[in-house]
Amino acid sequence: MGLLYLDLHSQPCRAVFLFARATGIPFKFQLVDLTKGQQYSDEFGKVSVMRKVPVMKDGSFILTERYEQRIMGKLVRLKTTHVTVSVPAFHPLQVQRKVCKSDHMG
Ligand SMILES: N[C@@H](CCC(=O)N[C@@H](CS)C(=O)NCC(=O)O)C(=O)O
Repeated sequence: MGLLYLDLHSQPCRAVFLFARATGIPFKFQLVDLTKGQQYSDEFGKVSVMRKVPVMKDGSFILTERYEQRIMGKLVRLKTTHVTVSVPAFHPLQVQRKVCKSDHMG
């Protein structure tokens, strides 16, 4: 199950959170309270040198990209079997391919 580092005061975090909830993709929620400066903690620094949310962690794989769409794409790709609503409605195949390709390119 993916772990999402989020602060729901952040718009991109809400987008990722709502997307995962709406599609039924299971994930664990880890609050990074930006108002308390938790993004500057040593613990979060090990997850993201950028010290920004949202971040997705799946096993040893950590996605700290600048685009929350990539996190959504990765969630879909990793958890397709758990999706309860139509993923293509949110995430067309072409976009999935783009995400896969950009993942390989780093
Ligand atoms: N889509 C954003 C997501 C990253 C981002 O800017 N996150 C903000 C919250 S919306 C953040 O973590 N800010 C904490 C900080 O700058 O200390 C990006 O382009 O990088």
